[in-house]
Amino acid sequence: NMFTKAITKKPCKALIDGISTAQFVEAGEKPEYELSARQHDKYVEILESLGLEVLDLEADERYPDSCFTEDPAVVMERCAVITNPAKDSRNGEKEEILPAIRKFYSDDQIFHIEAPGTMEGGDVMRVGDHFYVGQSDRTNAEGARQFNEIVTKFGYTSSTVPVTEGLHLKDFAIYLENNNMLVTETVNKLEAFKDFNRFVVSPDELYAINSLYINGTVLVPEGYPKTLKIIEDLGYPVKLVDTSEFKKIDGSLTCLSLRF
Ligand code: CIR
Repeated sequence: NMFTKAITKKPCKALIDGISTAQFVEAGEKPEYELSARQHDKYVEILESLGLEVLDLEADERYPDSCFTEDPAVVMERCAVITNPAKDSRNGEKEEILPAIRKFYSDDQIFHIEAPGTMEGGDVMRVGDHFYVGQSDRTNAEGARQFNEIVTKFGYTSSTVPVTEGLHLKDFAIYLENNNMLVTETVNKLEAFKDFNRFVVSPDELYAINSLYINGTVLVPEGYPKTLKIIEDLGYPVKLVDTSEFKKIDGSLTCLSLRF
């Protein structure tokens, strides 16, 4: 499916208080606001260069992680699901993304994951009209069940897969269309993905799994030569993106936008 639109949100100065497990950097490394703002602008520019019309929302200092618009909603052609982010510091993002979603979807196309269900968009990986939903610390079984009930009404399907290595499903598996998937060694063993062409990313380049396919091109984070080569060898045109500041708070390429 071709994307024509994206919703992004500018990083705020409170970004330094974003949730971090330091899984990709040294503990204590804090994002630098000015540089993150420049990296964000560049990211938006790249989406635009790939033909997307981008709604770039203003920064919101109340929510340190709010530049990661992928998490408070999951959007598709026929409906939009407002999620229920698991962490207190992020939960309010679901209210803030709603007006933006309303610009593109009518009230009868907008649904909500309700407590005790939790979900974040980083756990949702789309393959055609199917959604793989990672069950993680952020997305629970009830969240996944509600999501399934919603999307099924619109002709989509979904199934769950376990997330056992860290934050979100899409940090450990990413679909690059054409049946190609980047995976960790652990995800590579999942029965659910056995029919894909799977490419195992080197353990020292885990962050690069979260590359982003957009309309034929793959955005790849800067600094991961082995993964870059895998993607280039598959024949995709690539664009390198510097995400150094977002990486410090566990953020990567898909997190930075909602695409539809
Ligand atoms: C968090 O822990 O929620 C943020 N610091 C990072 C969110 C990254 N989002 C994503 O992978 N979709």
